[in-house]
Amino acid sequence: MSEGAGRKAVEVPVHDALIVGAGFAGLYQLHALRDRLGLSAHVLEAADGVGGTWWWNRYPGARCDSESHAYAFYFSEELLQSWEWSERYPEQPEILRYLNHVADRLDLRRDITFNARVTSARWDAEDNLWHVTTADGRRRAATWLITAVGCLSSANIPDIPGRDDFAGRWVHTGHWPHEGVDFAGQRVGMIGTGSTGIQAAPVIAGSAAHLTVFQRTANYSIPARNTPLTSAFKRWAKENAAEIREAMHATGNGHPWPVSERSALEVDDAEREAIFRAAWEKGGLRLRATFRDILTDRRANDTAAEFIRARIREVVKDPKTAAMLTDIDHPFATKRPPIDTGYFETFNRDNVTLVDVRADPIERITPTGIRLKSGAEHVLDIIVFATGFDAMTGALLRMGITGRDGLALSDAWAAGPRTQLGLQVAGFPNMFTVTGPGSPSVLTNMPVAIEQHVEWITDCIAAMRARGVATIEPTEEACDRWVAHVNDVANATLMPQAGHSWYLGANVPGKPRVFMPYAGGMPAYRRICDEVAAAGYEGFVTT
Ligand code: N01
Repeated sequence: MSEGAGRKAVEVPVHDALIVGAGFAGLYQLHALRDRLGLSAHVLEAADGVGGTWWWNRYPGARCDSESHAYAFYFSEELLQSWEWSERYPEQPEILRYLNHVADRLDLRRDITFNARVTSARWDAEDNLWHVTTADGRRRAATWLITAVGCLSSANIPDIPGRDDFAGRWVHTGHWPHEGVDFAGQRVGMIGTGSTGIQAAPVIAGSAAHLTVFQRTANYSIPARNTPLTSAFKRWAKENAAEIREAMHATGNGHPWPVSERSALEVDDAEREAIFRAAWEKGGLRLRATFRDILTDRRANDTAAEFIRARIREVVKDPKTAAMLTDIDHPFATKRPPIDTGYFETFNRDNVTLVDVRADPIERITPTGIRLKSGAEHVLDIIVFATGFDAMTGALLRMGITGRDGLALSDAWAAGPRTQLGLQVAGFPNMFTVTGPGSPSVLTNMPVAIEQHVEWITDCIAAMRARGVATIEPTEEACDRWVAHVNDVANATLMPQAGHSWYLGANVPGKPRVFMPYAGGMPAYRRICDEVAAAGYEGFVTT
């Protein structure tokens, strides 16, 4: 196809499908469309390699909080059998190797353009095509546009006055330099105590001259208890892949263990304590699954919250620091619960200081460090922003997407994201959003959610092609209904009570406060998606 660009017509490659992003989601989507449906599909990826999240997030201590045997594609027996994880929780370099292995095994690279950041994607109703431009000015077009840009890929770098005057070096964990950062002999300040900061702090403290952790919101964390996998476990995981997959599909959050059916309030104190202790010793996200009502009943939640606070007090020797770390203002797991390797122990080191920037907020960054409102000054050589992401919508809104009649996605979502099932947006025909806002995604073990989304999208495209349909998009009413349902489901949990969480967009100044992920769990979500498809894509209009 040729497009008039100025005086000279430019040849624009036209594909059946363009996919944005080459992480877990984009890789599987390419495979599904190309190798199952036989479509011409192409991936545009901003980085110069595959991996998505795991390409960018190379900060010290970066490791997955899902257990490795569950953090993998299960759609392919060949992939399952050809890969072996080394530790209970895979480290970033290992996950990156895994995704490169996937790309090689499935021969995906030949249909990926790297260093191609999408800067605009425009729907043209005249030719029923998405016209996509990348930062280098190159263009492509496609019938289907599938965003696979991740939920946590647009860095949130707070606009603290004076940041650009800092004479030292500053880095955001989500844009970690590939050559690494040498902390030896350096005075390091780290802002942020979410999952990332909690993973990074112990490792940075191990090599820095001094680490100052600036904490605005104290956080719960559970020991990960990472360990090398034994050959017996590896063999078990391979031999029982079907059962593991079934277990992941049966639970709300996609991890391979069930949530207990008991209430935390129906057992006596001693039994509850024993159950929490066992989960604490086992380590990881399982503690959240010890009772069915931890996320729905404040009194049940308080029992878990108090148990964790008591463990923090046991570990942290300085009572003032322990008090700061346990002064947690939200119920347990209403923000994504971190898991850690020696986080609270880090505060027993002589070279680590905790600073409460809720009590004494950061006033500005000076050429030599960070100054607080009280006038206290922390002299630093390096500042690490572990300040998270403009989650779920940030990466989508940065892509310059315009739909029918020139409607900008940023306008369509001015009051917060509105989708049908987290998968499509009214006014944006033939565009699908893998793990979009309104999907369970970030409340689940991601690969499980991604596999479901990709398979649903692939089936939908196949059905549309079989019916000879040119376009599909959801109705406004369907999006309204879904947004209302997402809110109702969230409000039945304690999660909206964490008023500053990124689930609500509250971590980014000016962002509309809307609870974005679907909290109803994967099995319910899967059933709803299947019913919508079986009813001939109810809530969608086709032309
Ligand atoms: O980001 P976060 P993250 N001044 O938004 C603080 C996933 N993940 O990168 O809470 C001072 O959770 C902010 O304070 P507050 C996981 O889903 C997965 O840690 O807003 N502080 C908070 O403490 C996770 O939830 C894994 O008051 C400021 C921190 O920065 C998600 O990614 C590993 C500030 C940000 O915490 C995001 O985690 C890591 C300011 N101006 C992450 N602005 C694995 O499974 C922000 N903060 C491997």
